[in-house]
Amino acid sequence: MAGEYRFSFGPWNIHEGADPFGPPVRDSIEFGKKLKMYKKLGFDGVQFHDDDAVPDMDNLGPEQIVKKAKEVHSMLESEGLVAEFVAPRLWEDARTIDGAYTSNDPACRQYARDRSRRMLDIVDALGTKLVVVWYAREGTYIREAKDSKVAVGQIAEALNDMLHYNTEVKIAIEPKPNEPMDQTYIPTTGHAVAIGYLTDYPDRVGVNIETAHVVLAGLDPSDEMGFALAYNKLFSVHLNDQNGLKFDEDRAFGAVDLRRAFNQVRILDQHDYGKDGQFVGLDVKAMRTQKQEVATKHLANSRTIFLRLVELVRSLDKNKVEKLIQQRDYEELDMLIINHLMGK
Ligand code: XUL
Ligand code: MN
Repeated sequence: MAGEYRFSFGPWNIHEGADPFGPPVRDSIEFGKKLKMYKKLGFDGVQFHDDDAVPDMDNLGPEQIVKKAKEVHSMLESEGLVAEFVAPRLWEDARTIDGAYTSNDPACRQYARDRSRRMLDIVDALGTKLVVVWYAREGTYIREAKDSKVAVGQIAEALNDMLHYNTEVKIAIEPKPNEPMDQTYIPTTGHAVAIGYLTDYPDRVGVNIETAHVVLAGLDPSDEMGFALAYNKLFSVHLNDQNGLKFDEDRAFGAVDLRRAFNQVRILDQHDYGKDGQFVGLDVKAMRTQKQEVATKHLANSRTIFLRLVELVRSLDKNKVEKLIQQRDYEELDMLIINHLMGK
């Protein structure tokens, strides 16, 4: 089965293990060395934040940014890799403290628009046509701080600005309900799909669904994927896992809830996800306890789990499933799935 799906991850998925309560516990690995790991781990696509490709880009001019991004493109080519997408990192700069596109300060909103245009130049230089936008700080800690109707309009305007600036790209919105904010304005797939229709190019706005984010919203990842597929808007996925309503854990795919992972693979496989070139993207973190030499296992394991689940999806006895649905014997269907997952 391997080979039918192409897999991607971002360089931030090989990381030093710092968390809000403690410092790094592993050495940094330079970008070029990370690139060399991709193929060995079974991956063909690289996900980027704009400054993963061009560090310190806020202090560079537009030409310098493009030059640097082209160098990264050559590095990808020599490793036989492609860029899957570029995402603007709009949550670290001092000008994004109160949000980026929805900041209450017009100068900060302008910074976000300008940075997004530079990000789109990087998209071109890296040879991809996909943008992912995660609206990190586009929300509030307290409701009175912003006006949600105005904010949604600002997010739509910013999307429009990007869609007009680079007419080749598609934008996949990555919804997340909280963290770092108490509440964000685009918390679910439905919100992401809907806001596309406030732009001049609804067909070019879709979603990137991350398992952990959906769980944090109290929803089911496979159903969210089904919703996006019904609108032809599942441009990418960020598979991982999440143990309930906690911080965003980014655990290895299937490591917490194998059946939930099975159902994500099932909806994707049944509807030919990937046939138009979409990647199976991961957004997974190694546990902080993991030692340096074995800090990429979460990536290889997630891919292996995905491929094994593809086999299980395809070997499930569809006639039995159909019969039990007709009989409305969902208890037996439940047992059939459990047995199948347990290899019985
Ligand atoms: C944040 C998250 C991001 C996006 C890309 O929770 O998942 O890494 O995937 O900006
Ligand atoms: Mn993600």
